[in-house]
Amino acid sequence: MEGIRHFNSIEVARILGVNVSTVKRWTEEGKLECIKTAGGHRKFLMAHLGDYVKNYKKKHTIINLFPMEDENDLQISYRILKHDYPFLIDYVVTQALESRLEKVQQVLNGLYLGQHPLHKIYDRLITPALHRLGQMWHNDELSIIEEHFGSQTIRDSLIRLQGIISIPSEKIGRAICLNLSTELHDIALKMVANILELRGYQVYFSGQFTDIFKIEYAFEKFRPERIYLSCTWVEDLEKTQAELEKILKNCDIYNTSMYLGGQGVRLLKLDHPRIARVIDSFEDVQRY
Ligand code: B12
Repeated sequence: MEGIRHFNSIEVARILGVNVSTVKRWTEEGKLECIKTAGGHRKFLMAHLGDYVKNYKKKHTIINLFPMEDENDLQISYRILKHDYPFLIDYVVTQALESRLEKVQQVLNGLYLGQHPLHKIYDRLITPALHRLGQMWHNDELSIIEEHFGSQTIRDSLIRLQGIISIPSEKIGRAICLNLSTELHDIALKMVANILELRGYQVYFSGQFTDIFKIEYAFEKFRPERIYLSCTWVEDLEKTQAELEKILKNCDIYNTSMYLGGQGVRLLKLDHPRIARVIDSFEDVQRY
């Protein structure tokens, strides 16, 4: 349990807006899972709260993820409830640049447990926050090292959020999320993977700088119905186009549909029947 954030019954009662005795009752009824310590105390993981919200919380009721320790927490919690994305973008950018992972994560968890759809959190908060970092860097308001700390904090908070997302156990298909060999940007692809998991896909995520020399291995092993290709930075257009075509050949063999996204896609030649769609929002990742 060390290093894993957990809550006690008092904190959970505050988050869910009920009495401690109600929390106790729900754990006894099996509605809310918990871990019992050797001393008989209940400890709750974020995933336990996520499951409870998914299974029992009514749409209109309010979740308060901030432990409410000070005026500032109250303010953020209020902005979450009001869906005040412009405010939250400023807040996330400021906290990310200070590497305050816990604070960025609180916002994401608060929105998610407050039943904001994941794609909306990504389109309306995370994408604009990352674009803001890019803009600040472009305007020389940030050094590259500052930008690295900021974007890495956001990336880590997304990975932690993944820990509380309730993924369906019944799978509807298999999808590979792939970066090409010169691509370092993988945050958007990670978000695509999260949404696909939520939709019920078994996702295989390749990570940064994926050498596609043996890409047929991945097709043979995973037999994906879909492949999501991310292309933000094109260093060598000819090489990137050749990699795309090699992947498409495998799509032909394995009957796989390709979905693409990223700022570099517009540079590529995309006239192939296996290309199902170019996607530029997370809402569309959810939809198609
Ligand atoms: C974070 C970041 C980095 C991080 C990446 C960390 C990581 N693990 O991903 C670091 C610091 C490592 C980095 C490195 C570099 N970066 Co950079 N980076 C960014 C930044 C600030 C955010 C990128 C991001 O995650 N955006 C959030 C996503 C969600 O937004 P999006 O990319 O616009 O994507 C949207 C859609 O296209 C779609 N989408 C995107 N990908 C996918 C994939 C799929 C499958 C689907 C369906 C949809 C989809 O979803 C989004 C919804 O709107 C951008 C600024 C910006 N404007 O985006 C620059 C930016 C992308 N980087 C840029 C550059 C130039 C670089 C470097 C070359 C810098 C350098 N000289 O070293 C290197 C690239 C190295 C490499 N070989 O890849 C340029 C790219 C310009 C271009 N495309 O021609 C940008 C735009 C900055 C700028 N204004 O110049 N970068």
